[in-house]
Amino acid sequence: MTIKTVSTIPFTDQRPGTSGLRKKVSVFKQPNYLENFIQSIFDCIGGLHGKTLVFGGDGRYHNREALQVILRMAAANGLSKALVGQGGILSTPATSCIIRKYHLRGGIILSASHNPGGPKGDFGVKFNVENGGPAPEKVTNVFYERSLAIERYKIMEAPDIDIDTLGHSRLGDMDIEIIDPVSDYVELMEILFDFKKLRGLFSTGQFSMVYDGMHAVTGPYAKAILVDRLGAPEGTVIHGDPLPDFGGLHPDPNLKYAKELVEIMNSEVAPDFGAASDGDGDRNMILGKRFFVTPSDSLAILASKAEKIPGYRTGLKGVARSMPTSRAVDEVARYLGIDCYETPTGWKYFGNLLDAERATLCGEESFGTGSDHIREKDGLWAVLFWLSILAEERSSIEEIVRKHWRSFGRHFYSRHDYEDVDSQKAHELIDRLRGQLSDLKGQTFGNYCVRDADDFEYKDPVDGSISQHQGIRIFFEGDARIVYRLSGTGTQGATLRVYLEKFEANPERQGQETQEALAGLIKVADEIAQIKSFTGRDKPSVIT
Ligand code: G16
Repeated sequence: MTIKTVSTIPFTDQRPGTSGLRKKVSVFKQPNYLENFIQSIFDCIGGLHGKTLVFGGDGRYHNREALQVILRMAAANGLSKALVGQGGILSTPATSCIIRKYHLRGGIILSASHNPGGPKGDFGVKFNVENGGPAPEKVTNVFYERSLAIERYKIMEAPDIDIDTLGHSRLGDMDIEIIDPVSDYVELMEILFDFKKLRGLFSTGQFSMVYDGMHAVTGPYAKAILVDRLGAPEGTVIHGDPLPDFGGLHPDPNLKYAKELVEIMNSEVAPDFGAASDGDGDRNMILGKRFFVTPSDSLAILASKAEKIPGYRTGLKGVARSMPTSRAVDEVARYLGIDCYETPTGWKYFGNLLDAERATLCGEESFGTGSDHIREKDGLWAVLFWLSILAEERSSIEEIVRKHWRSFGRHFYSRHDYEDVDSQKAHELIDRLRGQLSDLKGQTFGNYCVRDADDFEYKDPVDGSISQHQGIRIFFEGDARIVYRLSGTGTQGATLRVYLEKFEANPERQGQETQEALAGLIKVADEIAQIKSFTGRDKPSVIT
């Protein structure tokens, strides 16, 4: 086997976004595109000799082919050992778990997360660092700089590696171990949660649930835990086999794309609990019978009940949420007397807080919740947390949420997405808002008077790094808020996200339907930002 050095020229668009480098499959399939980015990573992370990296992905189209290329490049670049998820499969949380458990140098995850798959869909590459978390911005910036200067990459000339059979093989001097993608993760869940109690919940025969794997990565994990370990009946996990095109589904666990699950949960014979995860298994959606739990409320409720769960019995050190996430968890933190951190969108911003033991639970409005057990958000972990609450309280999801609102107040919350809008227009909209910030204070729109407005800037309390322009926030008298930002994960045009939030302390007024309760604020959001005229759309493409 020989090592080949291939001349290349840089691509100028390899700057990682909110979560790794995400592009259309057709972009990744261009000659040298994947190779350039992988070589940039290897060049920046230093000597690979004596090091182990883990490799896997969410099973989407191009996952297996890309993995073969990356393994050949890893061997050519002197990596000593590669751990590879069997079949090329590894969820994002499982990868984080494995990096931490075996003290690895890091890992490469092939995923475009909740973005659609298939030949016309999206592909992505994420690098996770030693703590198991996504590479922070200062690291991804270095990858990007390197990608702009790259002139060659190294690759081993060798036949394809068998990634389907467990065990060891060699590629040049590199040891390859094909590992079971599920077992380390399941072991960690068994430490955090009381599986005996959860088995008790299913064995009553009085409790039912459905979990939607969306034909993405979590099916095998969900079957191993829910069916094999906890005794849930076969059929509990739907869309449970990972497929390269996700079976035509869009693996984004929200009310629009988890259509079949939502129909089941809205039916007259709905089970007690419904949940779904995304492409790479780090997101979760939680549903009760005909009842949707917002991710922001979910985080607040988990925080308020954490001490009942074995893994969190000693209490929470603090909590953290991304800025656009509703402030429901802030109320819980106040009640518990712990710190609550507000970070920019992107799980990578939680890493320092978790490492420094300032936060134990973190969450985002974008269906991500997690804790210090790993350094990624974790879809099945959130499901097991909710199952544990249900096993403890034996009441319905809806009752649990309504009780929470009565105690802490309700944050009516919704996100309106305008997808694939003209990128220039979307940037103009944000720039115009930015230019208006100093004039907005004191102005009244509809029934809402602006108390304050800014462009969110975050100073990491651990390393002092500063992240600017993280979203336009407009605060109103009476504790309402609108946030505008552009998504950092889309691959086509721009996605404008508008986050709407209104606090209601009075239990008598907490029963309203969300979009109705927010109707006035939705109008104000358009009036201030001129959404219709900039985007040419009269309604959002997705409402969550
Ligand atoms: C990624 C990030 C999350 C972020 C989400 C949405 O999730 O890991 O932290 O909240 O994207 O980001 P944006 O609003 O910029 O599109 P995932 O599940 O796609 O990796």
